[in-house]
This record gives sequence, C-alpha cells and structure tokens, in this order.
Amino acid sequence: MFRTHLVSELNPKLDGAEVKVAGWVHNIRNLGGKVFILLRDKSGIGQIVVEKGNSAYDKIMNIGLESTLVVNGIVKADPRAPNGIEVHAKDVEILSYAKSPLPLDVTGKVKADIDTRLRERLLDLRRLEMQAVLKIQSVAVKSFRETLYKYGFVEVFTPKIIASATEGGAQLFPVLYFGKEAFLAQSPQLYKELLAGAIERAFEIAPAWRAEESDTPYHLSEFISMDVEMAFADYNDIMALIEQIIYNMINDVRRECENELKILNYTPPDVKIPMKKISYSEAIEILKSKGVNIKFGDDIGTPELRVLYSELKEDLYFVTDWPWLSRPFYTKQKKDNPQLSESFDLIFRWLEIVSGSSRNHVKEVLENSLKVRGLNPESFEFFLKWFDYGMPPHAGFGMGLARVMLMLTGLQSVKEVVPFPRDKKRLTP
Ligand code: AMO
Repeated sequence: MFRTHLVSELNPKLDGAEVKVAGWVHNIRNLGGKVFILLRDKSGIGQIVVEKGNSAYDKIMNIGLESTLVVNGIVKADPRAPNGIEVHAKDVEILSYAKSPLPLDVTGKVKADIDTRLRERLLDLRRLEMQAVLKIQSVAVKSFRETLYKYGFVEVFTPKIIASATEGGAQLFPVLYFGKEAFLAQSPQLYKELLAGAIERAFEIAPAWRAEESDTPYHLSEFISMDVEMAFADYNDIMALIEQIIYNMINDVRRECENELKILNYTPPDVKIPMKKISYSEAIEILKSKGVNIKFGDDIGTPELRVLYSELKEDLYFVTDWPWLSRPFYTKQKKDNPQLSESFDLIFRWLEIVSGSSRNHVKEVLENSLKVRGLNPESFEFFLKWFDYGMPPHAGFGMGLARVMLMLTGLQSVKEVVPFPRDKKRLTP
C-alpha cells in the first residue's frame, strides 16, 4: 500500500496519528537542520518535514522537484503550515527521481508559451490548472451522457475507418486498408443516421479526424465529437434537446467543480432557456448593417461572429436556416424555401460549438442532393440502400468537446484543453 491518506484528507483531528502519503515533490526548502517538502498528490499539496538525523535527510536534501516519494510519518497540527497540518517524516522512500532542472515549472510561477507547454506536456498536465481542466471535462462528458440517458438515448460506437467522405472530401485522412484506400472518419454522420433508423435515439462520444490545414485556436486534426441522432424528430426538437444538455452541463460543472473553477478563476456563462435564435438571413442583414462585406451564401466565420456577438451580446445563441447548398448533402431543405435548410449552429460568443439539422429521409432527394454537390450516389450505396426500407424522418447534431471546453474553462485555444493535441505540426507527444 503506497498511502493511507491523500494529503487533502489530513486534518488537525489526526494530530499524533501515523500516516502514509505519496506524491510529487512540488517544492523543497532547507532551513537549518530541517527540510520542508511540499508534497503534491491528486488531491492537493501538503507539507512534510524531514529533520536532521533522519536517515532520509541526506538523500532528500538535494532531490529534484517532481521526484516521487512515499512518506511515513506523524501528523502534527501546526498553524504555520499550509492547511494547519504537517507530517513529520519517520521513513521516506524515493520511488522515482526527476532530473534537474525541469524543462517546465510545474508550480506555474514561471510562465511558458504554448509550444513549450505542449512539448513538455506531462509536466504541464501536472499543473493545478490543467488538472482542473481535465476534471471539468470529465464532469461535462458525464453530464452529457446523463442527460441523454434520461431522454432514452442509447450510447453507440460506429466504425472509424470508412469508405467515403461525409462532410466534404478535402479534409480526409487516407489510410491503407488491406491494399485499398480508406479514410479516418470525419464524423459518425451516416452511421448514426442508420442507427437512428433502428433504435431511434443514438449517441456517440468518439474521436473524429479532419486534415485541417490552417492553424487556428479552434481547429484540431483529431477531436472528440459528441454526436446525437434522433428519429421522428426535426431540428426544433434537437435544438430543445441541446438547450437541456448545455443547461445541465454548465450547472453540473458549476456544482461539482467549484474548486476547479476557482483555480481557473472563471465562471461559465448563465444559460437562459429558450436560447436566442436568429436566422442566417437575419444574421447576414445585421452584418451588412455593420459594414461587413458579406452576401447570402457566404459562410459566417469567426471574424463575422465576433461582429454579431458585439451586436447581440448573447453568450449562447442559435443561427438557424442556413443556405441549403452550404450544408452537407444529408441536410433537409426547408419546405417553404428550398434554398434554405432546416439547420442550425449553436454559437458560444463567437465560436461555433454545435452544428445540426433535420435530415433528408427520401432516397431520391438524397441522390439528387449528392449529384448537385458533385458527389457520386454510387459511392454512398451502403447508406442510401436503407432508405428503401422505412427510414423515419430524423435529425441530430455534432458537438465538439474541445470547443465546449473553452466555454466551460475560459481558456482560449482548443490545443490547451486537449491533453495531447494533434494538429499539422504535432504528432508527438
Ligand atoms: P461539423 O462539421 O460542423 O458538423 O462539426 C460538428 C462540431 O464539431 C466541432 N469541430 C471541430 N472541433 C475541433 N477541431 C475541428 N477541426 C473541428 N471540426 C468540427 C465543432 C462543430 O460544431 N455531421 C455534422 C454534425 C451533425 O449535423 O450531426 C458535423 O460533423 O464544434
């Protein structure tokens, strides 16, 4: 047994008790005959005192920061110590030595740039801020699952090696599959639709890959996509579901991660239900009135969304009814205006965090939609054939976890929140 207590479990009531704690050397000071070690474990930081005369004294005196130790000792209440408690070491076992000097300061006093942080990532992940980020992410994912379970969704897993593009061809990563060309999935889109045609309500949390050429704070080559598909539903039902998911997620994080949010000095936005909705056409009009050079059919990117945010001042809002041709082939046209589609993006300030739509469920319409986009229906036969067998109307969305994490942590780049991000420059660590 490496420990009897986590350092956060030590308290003045344990005064005089013998305990065993284990962790990393966060800081060490030698004050005339006494070595004070700040020992960090997953729960926090506690103080250890090793006195001269202790057999461990000499080997501990010059130990490198981030070495790992097990300390057996006696708890002493001392108001001068952090948390009013310290452990007076009887035995110290050094489990692992760390080289000095460290390439990154784990205490965070010396700031490092993002390239250094990603290169020295394990040390960076030991910083309290990064531990807080990962805890918040875990609570957010749990909350997402719980909301969907509550509404009768079933968690599924779809193939990640696929035969054809779903979100447009340019961003595909090819892989060699038994001598044939295949691709890493950009999204579980077609498979989640098929599953909704069997079990009605499906969701998946899994990686997706896109060969993103540009280096932005919002794009990764590999990201976790949180996908939902629902039969006998349209995009309004889906937007109402997303409101519930985001509402629960933010409240769960606020409740369960109070400490972590304090470490990050951040409060996630308040959620108002229903969230504001503006149509794509309204958004274009607002942008034009603000002097932005934009016309119907153009994408609304981050620079334009910043203008929209300064006008709307809404933390979370939907932009709905996008031009049909600007959306993927599976998107359903609006009945009263086929130039438009039953689609939406959810925007956090100026960042798209979710995208979704009602889907086409009529085979001939889908075939035409592929042709109009220059795609060959034959390549999609594995998907289209099921539309001959009673595919119900359905709708769904994809939510990018790393982008949602920017909303939940206040950090500025998706590369900061993902433990080991993949982008054009990075394939290791
Ligand atoms: P879309 O392509 O908009 O839609 O992606 C859905 C969400 O995934 C996130 N995202 C990304 N996050 C990090 N790096 C990237 N390169 C990246 N690309 C996308 C965003 C985005 O909102 N199949 C549809 C969804 C659907 O209609 O169900 C799709 O993939 O947060």
